[in-house]
Amino acid sequence: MADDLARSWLSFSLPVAAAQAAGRPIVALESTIIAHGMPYPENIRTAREVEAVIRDAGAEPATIALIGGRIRIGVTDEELELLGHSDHVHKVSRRDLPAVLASGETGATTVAGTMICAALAGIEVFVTGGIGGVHRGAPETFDISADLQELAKTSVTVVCAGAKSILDIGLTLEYLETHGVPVLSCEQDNFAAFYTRDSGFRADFRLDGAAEQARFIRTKWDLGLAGGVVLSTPVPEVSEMAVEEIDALTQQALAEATAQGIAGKAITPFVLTRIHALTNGRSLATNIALVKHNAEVGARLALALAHAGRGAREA
Ligand code: PSU
Ligand code: MN
Repeated sequence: MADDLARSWLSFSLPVAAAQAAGRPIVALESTIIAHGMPYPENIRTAREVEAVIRDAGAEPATIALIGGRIRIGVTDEELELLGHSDHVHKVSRRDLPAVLASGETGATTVAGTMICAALAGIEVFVTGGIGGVHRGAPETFDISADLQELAKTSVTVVCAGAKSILDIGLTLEYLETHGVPVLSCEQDNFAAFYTRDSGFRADFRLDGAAEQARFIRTKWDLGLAGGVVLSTPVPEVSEMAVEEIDALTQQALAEATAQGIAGKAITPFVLTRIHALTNGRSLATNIALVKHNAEVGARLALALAHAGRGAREA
């Protein structure tokens, strides 16, 4: 558990505080996906549905955001509305956290930002859509998401549908390997590719059951091997998009981003928004379906971790 000074910045919602006091499993959720990853009002509706999926599975959801100079662990309906509807929400990764907290402005946390806050709050499982990664063209642009460095050092398991094919998935997996981040997959051997099920790259370890996943994660952390774990699970087949379609649209959106001089942290939101528009919302439906599925997998894992023994003797 982090020290008291860091934890003084945390503010728990009543339901999350109650769950923690009762020792019930908690699942963290990010807010960048709400503020910058999906259009209004689908973003708010999805956030509520994802919270409901986690509750129905027996865990407590904790959406994480920066509001009023505090790290909020769990947000109210009004705060969710603010995150999803305001034009003045910062996208907060590790670099941006002190700026937005110190100013008291509103911030939506990325995978990296949410991992930091979840770890401070003592939450071990975090559900998102897709992780950031090494961008195509990174050998020239150096655009590598801070999510990957965070996974290297912060001990939270991130449940995702892989990484979007707007990234270089091969290089993303290489980067994770270099930093000792295990990539687990459930339901298939390969790492998932967000809108589509198969990235064409094998995950490191296939573990289909929540109990096995929990055992792996406990073992890593028991050994003092600090850092995150990626758990990839593919979008349900009925909601999957066609590979050729998504590849073509991705190329187009990236070309538009380059032509318009979009760079840095604005690229991912720009490309997501363009793909949603170019598919008349079909990609959004896929995005929503995969996040809900991730929430089911994440909630099961949180329950299993709550029951997983510590140390070799309890195996
Ligand atoms: N992937 C999505 N939707 C998102 C993101 C990724 O499908 O909203 C967000 C996540 O918050 C992720 C961030 O952490 O984008 C990565 O941004 P960047 O590439 O600028 O690090
Ligand atoms: Mn980037």
